[in-house]
This record gives sequence, structure tokens and C-alpha cells, in this order.
Amino acid sequence: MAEAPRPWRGVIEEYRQWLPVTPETPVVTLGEGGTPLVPSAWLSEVTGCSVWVKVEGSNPTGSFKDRGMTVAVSRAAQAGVKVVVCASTGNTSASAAAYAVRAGLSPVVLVPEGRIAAGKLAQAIVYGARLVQVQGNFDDCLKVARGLCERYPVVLVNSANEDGFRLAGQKTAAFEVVDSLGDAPDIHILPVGNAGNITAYWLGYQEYAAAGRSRRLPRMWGFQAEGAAPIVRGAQVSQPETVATAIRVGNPARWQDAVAALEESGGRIDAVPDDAILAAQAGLAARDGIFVEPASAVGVAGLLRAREAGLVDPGQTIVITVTGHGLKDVETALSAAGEVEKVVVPPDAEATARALGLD
Ligand code: AN7
Repeated sequence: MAEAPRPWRGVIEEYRQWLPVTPETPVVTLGEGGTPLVPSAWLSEVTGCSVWVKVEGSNPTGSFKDRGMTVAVSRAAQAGVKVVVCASTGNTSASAAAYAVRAGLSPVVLVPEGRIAAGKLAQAIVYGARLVQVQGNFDDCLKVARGLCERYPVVLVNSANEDGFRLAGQKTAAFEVVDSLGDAPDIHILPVGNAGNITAYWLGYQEYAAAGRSRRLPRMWGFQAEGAAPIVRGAQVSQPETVATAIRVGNPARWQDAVAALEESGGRIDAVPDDAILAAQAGLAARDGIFVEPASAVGVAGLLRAREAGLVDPGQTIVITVTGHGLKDVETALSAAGEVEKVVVPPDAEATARALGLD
């Protein structure tokens, strides 16, 4: 008899034994995780490798942040807190807002004034967060958030938090990659901002390998935007600047952990300029049908540049995580697209065919 269909239950129920939850934890979920792992014909052809794209924009609020937020908010609800707070370049605030209201908690989100994409701002507002625009960058927002948590009855749901709940949730993406491919890839590529996600993936790959779920470990490759590349430069950036606002971070909270992941895995980190990021975003959309936000195209740009530099041997299996949905920031995508041919026709098929040159 066929097995009864079972819907995807979200990352806590799918990977409960690997996560810091107990039977008493109230599970706050929107069905996150279980995202598509899509082969990229374009990048496979360019590199001579088997390149897969892990499409995290398919999560409920449109970014990978939901994986960590289901754990962080479930634990906050278990602890009986009323208010959760986060600093964010936009995606964390959208995710925190959604999961908090679902748990009956009040979300407070701190974002850099005027520097988050419109889609993310809309999400925080519509989910009903208290939105605070801080006159400064992400690093300033995080300082304020930490200050609030030290002195007031609110709980931090940033991945900088020592409790590690967010990273624990985020590591499930590495589990999914191994579950799909049957083993870890040779290389896993990620964009790096606060450096939580690359830390989380490395944790996930190590845990799965230690438990015998995979035979090997991947090399972790991280990429930062050139104007916000403190880890690459080995020094804080006081005025980070990049079109990829999600990773406009000058002093990553998980800096040391990320360096450890890079060193232990035999990986590397490098920086890519904004024009290469936008070209990669356009290429991934037009070649593979995958529309991601600028920060999420950083890994693709990094892979292409690494190949040009002769650093990518053919025949490898490579996974790139694209972290957030393209619809988060349509302004940047449209301005990068430049002048678009405007075809205006009367409601008539023949006139339309003429305008399209089909006749
Ligand atoms: C699309 O939302 O930090 O290296 O506050 O939104 O783990 O920080 C977002 C980060 C990559 C970088 N891609 O991940 C926030 C925030 C997208 C992102 C990153 C972010 P980390």
C-alpha cells in the first residue's frame, strides 16, 4: 500500500533530534525549509562542474532566515518572553516579525534608516512589527539591540546571540543538501554578511558527517561585497557600502566562527564588486529562471570569478546557496536592467504580432 502523503512539517519536526528543542517547546512554524535544490545548466556548463542552486527565497518569508527564526521564536515562546528584538539589514526583521506574531509575541525590529529594500520594509510593517529606523548602519543597529536586551525585558533573536538557536535552525539547510545529493558536495558557496550562515552550514555538515550521514565534508567558500569585505581585508569597515544591502556589514558578529569554518574546511573567502553581483543576478534570472536579491547573487559572482582565475577544477559537485528572493528588492533589479523596450499595443492580436516582429 502506498504511504500516506505527509506534508513537509518545517525544520523543527523534520530535524528535531538535531535541534535545541524539548517536548515542551511550543513549535512555532510556517513550514520553512524543504527548499528546492535546482541544477544550474548555465553554471555547470561554464565551470565543467555539476552546479546546484539551493533556493532559499522559497522559504515562507522569502529568505533563509526562517530556518533559524522557527527555533529562536519557539524557544522565546517557551521561555515566556513577550517581546523579541532584532537588528537587521531587512530579512531577519521580516522573518522575526512573522514568527513572533504567529507566536503571539511582539516583534521590535531595528533597521538602518533608509537602507533596507522596500519589500523587506513592507514585510515588517504588514506583519505588524514595531519598526525602528536607526541612524546608522547594521553594526549600529546590533549595538542598540544588545543594549536593549541587557537592560530591558526583551530577547535578542539575532544569530549573534550566544544561545546559538538561530544557527542551529540554519544548519538544517546543510542536512537537506546531503539528504538530496546523498553526500556533501565538494564545494559549498555562500554570501557572507554577518557570517552566521556560513558558520551554520559548516556546523551542519560536520554534525551529519560525524553521525555517518555523509562520507565527506565540503570546502566552504564565502564571498563578500567589495565595499563591505571586513573578513577578506582582515579589518573592520567603518562605512560599508554595497548595492547588496543585505550584506552591508562592517563588523560581522560571527567573524571568528566564519574564519574557523574557512580554515577547517580548506575553503576560501574573497570579495566581488557590485557590477559583478548585478551581472550574476541578471544571469541567474535570465539563464536559469531563478530571481534572487543582489546579496544572494554574490556567491554566483564569486564562482564565476574564481573560474576565470583558474581556481575551479572541472568535475566537482558544487552547491551555491542563494539566500533571498528577488522580489525583496525590485528597485535595484529594475535599475540594473536599464532601459527596457516598451511595447504598447491596442488589444488586437495582429497589431501585437506586428509589434513583436512575428509577422
Ligand atoms: C539575502 O537580515 O543579516 O552571513 O539582518 O539577508 O549569515 O549574515 C541578512 C543577511 C546573505 C548574509 N543573504 O548572511 C539580516 C541579515 C541575504 C541576507 C546574508 C543575509 P549572514
